[in-house]
Amino acid sequence: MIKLDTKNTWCPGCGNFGVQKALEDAIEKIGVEKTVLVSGIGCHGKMCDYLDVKSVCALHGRAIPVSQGVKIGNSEYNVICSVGDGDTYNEGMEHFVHAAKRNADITLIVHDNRNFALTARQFTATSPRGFVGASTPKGSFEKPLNPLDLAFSCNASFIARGFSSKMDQLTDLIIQGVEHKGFSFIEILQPCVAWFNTFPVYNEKVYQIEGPLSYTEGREKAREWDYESDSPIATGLFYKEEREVEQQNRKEVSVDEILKSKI
Ligand SMILES: Cc1ncc(C[n+]2csc(CCOP(=O)(O)OP(=O)(O)O)c2C)c(N)n1
Ligand code: SF4
Repeated sequence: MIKLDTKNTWCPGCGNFGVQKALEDAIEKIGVEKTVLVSGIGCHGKMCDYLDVKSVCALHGRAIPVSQGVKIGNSEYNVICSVGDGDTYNEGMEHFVHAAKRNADITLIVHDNRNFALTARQFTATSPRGFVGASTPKGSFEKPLNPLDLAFSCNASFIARGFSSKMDQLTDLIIQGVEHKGFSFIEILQPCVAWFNTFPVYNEKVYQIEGPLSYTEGREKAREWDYESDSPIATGLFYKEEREVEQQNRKEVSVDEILKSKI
């Protein structure tokens, strides 16, 4: 068991409990000794305090480059980057874009509760229009971002979505993501019962797909729900492709070779 008996300070009923259970099961299966967990800052970031695994708690919005650094320096480890939606799609968004484009060999799991929760309900890129929070007292007027569609645009080589209440599926997606060579992205629907309780909607709308789909079908499926409509919400593996990864490029080139190379 890698679950520590540290005092847990998540709100009772928080979706993070489901993510933790899925992550625990996945790490136990892939091997605790071979795994490094990197977190961002926020409610999700407490995961490092709750699991007995090598971990780094990075700065808000900077967990992705820290994960890339850990992987480049320690290629024998599986690096799981566990972050929030504010952390990933707002603060430090550029890292998501480039890690996907570069096919960095890390697994990114995003606890998407669709608000900055630890700081008490500010809107994020995935909050729906009309979202009333501390920074949008009259309601957000911005159409939400669709992270899966963005991942397709950035050429992510593994694109999946899970739901914190469907823990077996989520465990399986995390394991598949870790086993994938390259950038694996798993967006997790994680209701925040304190500030944005999406459980009723997800319990009604979420369904599972058997993936991976083709690029065209996967992208179309990713666009089925735009993060504010009442359409069905697909979960599962949307897309996967094998591509050269960041580490392969870096390992074989010494500084001398770079200095000698012609531009
Ligand atoms: C650079 C920086 N900006 C702002 C903060 C303040 N801050 C701490 S947690 C947090 C919200 C985190 O939201 P999210 O990443 O969505 O995680 P959640 O709490 O929802 O799990 C913010 C804005 C910070 N710690 N560092
Ligand atoms: S504020 Fe929201 S995300 Fe944070 S612990 Fe409470 S329910 Fe979970």
